[in-house]
Amino acid sequence: MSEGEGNSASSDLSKTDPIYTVVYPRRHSFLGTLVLGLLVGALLVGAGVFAMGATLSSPSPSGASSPPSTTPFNLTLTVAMNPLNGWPQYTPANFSIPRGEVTITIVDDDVPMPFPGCNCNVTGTLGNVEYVNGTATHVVSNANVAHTFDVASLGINVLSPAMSTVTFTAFFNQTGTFTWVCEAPCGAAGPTAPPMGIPGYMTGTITVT
Ligand SMILES: [Cu+2]
Repeated sequence: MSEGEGNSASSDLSKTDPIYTVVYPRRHSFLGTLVLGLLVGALLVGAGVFAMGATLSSPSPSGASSPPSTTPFNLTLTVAMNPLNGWPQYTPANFSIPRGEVTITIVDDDVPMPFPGCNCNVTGTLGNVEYVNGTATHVVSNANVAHTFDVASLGINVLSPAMSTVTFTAFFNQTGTFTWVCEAPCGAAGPTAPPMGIPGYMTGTITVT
């Protein structure tokens, strides 16, 4: 009976309803959509400006004339004699840091060793500089090196003079595990004796997460 009508009605409804429900609200809320669009646009622009500000406020790579910023992740390593065997020892030797800019402080209580073959140029750090007791330093005298902190795969070469506090900033932009070593001949029994090359003493791992 009304099957045809019903079909046509429902067919009409099924054709028109979705269109109306979609089209009419859009027409009615055109102003609202425009305002929403403007708000989203303003938010995106705001986020962009914020991101630019954050980028611009980062320390410049040529920061050799000023001490490193205190905003990066900070880590302190100490070099002291292990009380059981008397070997000098970095503590911690294995550590994790977040990816990005990191400032590392090395507090070294040890004495210098003869280091005739020293590569005593600071490399791989922000401005190729380290701060020895607060003084910006590019080259350390090979007569005053107690230990070094080297990450060959990242080009980092930091020298730790005797009885000093050294601070440097570096960018660890890749995640993964990196090996650091001390290259100074700091073994009491000779340049190839322990603790040279001994994990937990003069070599260890940096895990960048
Ligand atoms: Cu050493």
